[in-house]
Amino acid sequence: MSTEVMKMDTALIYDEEMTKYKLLWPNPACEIETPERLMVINEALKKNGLSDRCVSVPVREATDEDFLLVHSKEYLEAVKTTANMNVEELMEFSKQYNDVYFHQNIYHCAKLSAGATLQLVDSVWTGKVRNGMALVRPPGHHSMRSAASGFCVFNNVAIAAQYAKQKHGAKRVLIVDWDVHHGQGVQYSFKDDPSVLYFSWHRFEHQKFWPNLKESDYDYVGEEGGTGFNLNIPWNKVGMTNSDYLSAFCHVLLPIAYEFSPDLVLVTAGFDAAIGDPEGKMCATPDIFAHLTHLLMNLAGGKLCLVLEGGYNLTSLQQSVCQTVHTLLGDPAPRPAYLEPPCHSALESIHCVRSAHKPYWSSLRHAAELPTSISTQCNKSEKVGEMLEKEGEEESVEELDWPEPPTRVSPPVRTSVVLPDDVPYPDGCKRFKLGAVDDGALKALMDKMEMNQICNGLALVRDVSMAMKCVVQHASSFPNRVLVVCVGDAEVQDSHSTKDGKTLTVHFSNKDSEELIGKYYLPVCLKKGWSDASWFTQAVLGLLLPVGYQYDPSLVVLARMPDCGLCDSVWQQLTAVLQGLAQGHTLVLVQEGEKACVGPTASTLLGQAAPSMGKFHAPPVKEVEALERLRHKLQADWKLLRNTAPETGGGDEPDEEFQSTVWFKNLIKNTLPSN
Ligand code: Q9C
Ligand code: ZN
Repeated sequence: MSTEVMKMDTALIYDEEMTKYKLLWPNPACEIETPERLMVINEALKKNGLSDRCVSVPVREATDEDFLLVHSKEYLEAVKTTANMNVEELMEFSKQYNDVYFHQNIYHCAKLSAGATLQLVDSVWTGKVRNGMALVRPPGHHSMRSAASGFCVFNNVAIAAQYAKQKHGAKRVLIVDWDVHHGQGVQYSFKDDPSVLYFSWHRFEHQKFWPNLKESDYDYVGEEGGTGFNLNIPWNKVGMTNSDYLSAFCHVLLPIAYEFSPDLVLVTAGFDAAIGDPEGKMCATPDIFAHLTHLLMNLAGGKLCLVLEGGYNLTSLQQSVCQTVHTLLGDPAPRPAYLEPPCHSALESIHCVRSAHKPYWSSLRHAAELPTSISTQCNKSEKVGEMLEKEGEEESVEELDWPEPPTRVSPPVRTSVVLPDDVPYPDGCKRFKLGAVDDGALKALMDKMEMNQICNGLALVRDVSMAMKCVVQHASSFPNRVLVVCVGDAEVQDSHSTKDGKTLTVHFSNKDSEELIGKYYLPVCLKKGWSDASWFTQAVLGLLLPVGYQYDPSLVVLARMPDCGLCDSVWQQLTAVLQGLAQGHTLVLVQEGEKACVGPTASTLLGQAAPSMGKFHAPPVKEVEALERLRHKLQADWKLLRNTAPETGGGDEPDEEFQSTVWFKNLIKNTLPSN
């Protein structure tokens, strides 16, 4: 049986016209928002051959009707008058609002900016393309019903979400706001609307950072019918890193996003949360956006639309956008670099938001309550006044230097299959070689992956346990680490629990084998009857993924035992997220009798979006408790498993000191420790 090959195109929407407005008078708060931002992105995409690989979709002008989906008539009419103003009038007009400037041509650009966003939604929703990105100015997420704010005139993405609901009948829209500022305009637009889930992380510093709103804190969860559908992660320190962002995804956004099960995902894609940005002052490297993008690509059947917001360090901005577009096109993500433990402050915020949302999401039902020390002293905004006093002695991050992300080369072959001769191979795959499916074939396939000639592979083998043993043995001759993910009951092989750390085995099975836990052997519960979407969020997103990211293997072996109990969609989601590791080098082993899963597995290995998992049941208490015990045992070794801040004074090492000094200085000197 052959798999239906979906359209895999990526749309890119850009029009030079949007570079044709700028700040016309001295204003330090606004001088960072320049036309060059779009120009350098466009040049970088061309230079890296990315523009040519995308489908270029033309912009259009948004109509009054489009704007009125979110904005008031009075405000719209007021903005229209700016097209005929002189500089003095523009300056006066701008003064009504916070950190925004107007220009004779900005209304025209704002129409194109919103129109480009709607063109993108149309192309993705109708299946003309799989996903895409709109490169726009002015940005949108700060703009409100009747006010411009923070360089934003109209709220592009809020308009797009309303439009998707009304024009296309979208039932649930997820908005992921990874810009470093809080998109308060988006939050206000959907505060009582349960059909739009808004997620934002943002520099907050106990309300000392712009836009200084109380409702940007973790305890603002939405109102009325929309209660629980607004997720804020306030960053109370600068210098957040890749680990902090990945933790926020694994422990907050992704479980809730999967439970929400959107039919469209919109990203307010600002890149001021990346290193070098003068506004954000964060330390996440541009390659992290490859992973953030990858992790969103299997929601909503892959219907993912990114729309540019902020990003003010031109180098970091263009690198981050390129990383993002590579991933949209299906190129394997680079190995995640520099994963230090998440910092104390980030874990505090993650803990807080998980606890605030516990009543609304079954995937957080087991989340830890807040210790009173956090809720009353550490993380609330009463400290604002006090904090404001000691401003002004911050280190400058603008001169920071960081390694350029490595060039992303996709292997000539994406998916190679080793199947018995009588099994037809799925469309789009390459048959590895004819002849017996034996150990020799598996080893040769692994060698090709190691040499980056083949990205991933699928083998239908006589005996999965034996094949797994062979593969692990062969891998021990490689210089690098192998993550073995074994799904279903199997004998635990000695060779899997090597102490030297060259192999890490995560074994999902029905058996209680808690006594076997070691740093490199993780037995995780997969009880019959609990192998559904909620298992995926708890065991895969909350456990396998953080450990996998921290382990950073060069190869992932995914072995599926007969009768492992996973339905196709859950299996495909698992296969899909694992491709974020090891530059996509995944070798899947499936038992001969399980021919039916060859098609779905191959389609996922080829980079097609995994299907949604369907109904979400509350996880069974006993199993979740076992999982939590495992997390507690393991989180000393695998710090990305943490979703709460270690209590101070408990003998825990001061991670945070390490992070903000040693790591930071290493970064500047460009001498990062590599593992
Ligand atoms: N230090 C976007 O990123 N405050 N807007 C500037 C200057 C306003 C950011 C203060 C920042 C607005 C889309
Ligand atoms: Zn921003």
